[in-house]
This record gives sequence, C-alpha cells and structure tokens, in this order.
Amino acid sequence: MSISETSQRFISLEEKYGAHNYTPLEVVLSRGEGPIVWDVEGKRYFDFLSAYSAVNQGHCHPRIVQALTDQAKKLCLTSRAFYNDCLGPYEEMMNRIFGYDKVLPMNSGAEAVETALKLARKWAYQVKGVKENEAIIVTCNDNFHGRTISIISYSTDENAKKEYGPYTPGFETINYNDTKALENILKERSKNIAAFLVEPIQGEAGVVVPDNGYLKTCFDLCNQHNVLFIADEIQTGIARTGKMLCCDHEEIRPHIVVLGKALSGGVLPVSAVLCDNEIMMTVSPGQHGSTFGGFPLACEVAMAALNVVLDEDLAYKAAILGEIFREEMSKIKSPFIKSIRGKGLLNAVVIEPQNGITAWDICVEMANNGLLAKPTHQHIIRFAPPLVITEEQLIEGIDIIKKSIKSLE
Ligand code: IF1
Repeated sequence: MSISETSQRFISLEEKYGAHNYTPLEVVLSRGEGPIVWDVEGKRYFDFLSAYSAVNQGHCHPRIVQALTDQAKKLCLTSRAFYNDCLGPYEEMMNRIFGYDKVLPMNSGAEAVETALKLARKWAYQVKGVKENEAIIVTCNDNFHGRTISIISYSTDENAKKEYGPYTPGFETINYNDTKALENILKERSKNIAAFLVEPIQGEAGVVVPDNGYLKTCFDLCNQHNVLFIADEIQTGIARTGKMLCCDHEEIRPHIVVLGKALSGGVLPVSAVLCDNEIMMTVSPGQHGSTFGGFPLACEVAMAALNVVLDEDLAYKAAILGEIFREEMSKIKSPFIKSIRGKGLLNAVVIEPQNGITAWDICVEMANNGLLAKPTHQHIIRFAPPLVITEEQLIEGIDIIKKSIKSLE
C-alpha cells in the first residue's frame, strides 16, 4: 500500500511517541458515519471490524452523539460519593431490558470481567460456603477476557501472558466446547468451584462458535453443582449475533452477564455486570467501585445506545444480514477460502495461505479497495460490520472482499 505524506506523519508520531503494543493496518482514520469511515486523505472505507464490535450502532450515531453532547453540557462526572440523576434511570432501564435485579457499572470490559470474578468469589464465600481463599473459577482454553494481571493469569495465549507473572491463583482451564470437561471438573471439585466463565462465541480465538446446545448443557451442569455460569457477552452482546445476548439463542439466563463495547455504541468506555440480588448484594459499600463507573455522561450515552438497538431492531438486522453474508461469501470459490463461520454479523473466514500470500496481505488489499478488516491468529479474518449497514452496502462490501481475494489468486 502506498502511504501518503499526511498519513505517514500520523503513523510516525505513534511510532515515535506511543508504546508499540499494536500492529495497525497503515490507514489513518479521521471520520466515521454509520458503517463508513474516511481516512485523512478522504478515502472512504467500509468498516468491517466495528472496533471489535463496539460500534454496533454505527459510527457517530446522531442519537447517541446528541445524548453525549446534551449531557456533556450539563454534568459529566460526579463520582459515586454523591447520587446523580442519570444513574438510577439507566439502572432501571438495564433491569427492564435484561431482566436482572441489579447492575454494577464499570468502564472497560476487563474491569467488568474483574468485577464478575470478584462477585463470584464473594458469593462463593458468603452464600455457597466455600472456605476462604479456596474458591476456583473455571475458564476455557483460548479465552479472551481482557488484559489485567488476573485475567491474563488464565489466558492460554503465551504472547498475552509471558513475563507478566507471578499470576493470580484460583483459576482452572478446560477445553472450550467440551461439556464432558466441565462435567468432569465439576464432579471432582464442585465444592470449591465458584463459577464457570465463558464466551458464548470466542472472539479473539477467531470467532469460534461452539456446538448447538453447548451453552445450555454447561448452564444446566452449573445449576446441578451450585456453580455460577458467567457469560462474557462483551463482544457477543448488544445484538451482534442476532439476539440481544448471544445466550438468548439457547434460551438460558446466565447467573452473571458481562457487557461492554457496544453498550455505549463505541462512544465511551461503558461496561456493566448484571446479576440478581443473591450475588450482587454480597458486595457492600467500600468493597468495589471505580471513579468513572456509572458516570452521568456514560449513563446517558448507554441509554441512547440501547434505545438505538431496540428502535432500529438491530438484533433482527444482524440475524438477517448475517445469513446473507455467509451465503454470499460461500459462493466465492477461491483456494484462499478454507471456511466461513459465525453467527449474526460476527463472522470469520479462515484463510488458506497461497504462494506466501497471507490473511494480512488480503486485509491490505481489501483496504486498498475500500474495506477494513483485521486478521486474527495469522490465518483468520474477522468480518463484523456495524449492524446499521444496509443490505446494499453489505453486498457492496462482499464484492470488495471478492475482488480483493480474486486479485491475489
Ligand atoms: C484489544 C481481541 C476482540 C473481549 C471479551 C473482554 C474484553 C474483550 C470477550 C476486554 C476485548 C478486544 C480487546 C482489544 C481487541 C479486542 C479483541 F482481539 F483482543 F480479542 F474483540 F476479539 N471480553 N476484546 O473481546 O474488553 O477491556 O478491551 O474493553 O486491543 O486488546 P476491554
């Protein structure tokens, strides 16, 4: 890809003054609207990453931006030392939409996962009767739940984990999509097991969709053994997979749900943990919190973002457009395409490299042709456009993907 002087200037600044903890595609974005973004040269792209599903409602959704600017002029942050007139209405709305007694607001996804882990441990000691410091949380191979030290303590990705030890104890890892593995560990050690933490679809692992019934069976097993089922819906939640929550596909109601990303439509870091009183009320004042968690600006933005999802029927759109995406993609006959998988508009194509051409090269070619996506694990490309994309735009995007792949054959 040829890089203009303007783009190069911004890239060089990041190179020189920023930590080198990413390898971005060499595209410098400066504007977005719905499913479209523009770079500093004014070149237009379809955004098929959606900031890892944070921008389900599309870039700069007018209703969300309106809520942001209206509230920004009134009151941004109070801390939780005082009440404010946004948090209560937001919490009530979360209750109405998701049906849990209570919500605990945080900011980043990782913080919300940490919160869920803390709640599970408190519950284990106070309610289940596990001996203090002996609680175990079961997690899955190839998980991605964030980047704090406790969370990477149970990561199985060497690169995310190595040289960050010593690690937090109290986690056991089993294979994903393996109900037998969960059954075995629950039979052996259920006395000390507080919770099972799982992604309904593994995002970072490459959009790994478990077998039908996996989540339901795991949920039933957890109930049988008095273990909490924690669903990390940070990436799969808020309509991305064709339902408000991915767990809705199997009609289960996790004991704890973790949300982030699209909860704010990608406008602010807003995350949340949902559960009923039996779990939430184990935490007392002073035992958990955050300066920004539940700040007025975030509450107003989240309410607007949720209203957009409901009013524009984005779950239904994701379901329908996802079917079209997989069907149209499967019509592309290319030696590069090994398989296509996903649910709703969370999809991935597994790439078979040819003559040294990799998933990265395909992403560079797609960017040249006006579509942005990012490889994960060398050989997988994730395709997750904003859910506000129209069918025509989706087809246009698929044509770009096709043209790019064909040009590299
Ligand atoms: C990055 C991945 C996706 C998540 C689930 C918690 C979090 C995430 C299921 C933490 C975050 C992000 C992090 C982002 C890239 C992205 C990602 F490739 F790294 F794995 F989406 F697939 N649970 N996922 O997917 O949320 O603290 O980041 O708000 O650059 O690290 P966070």
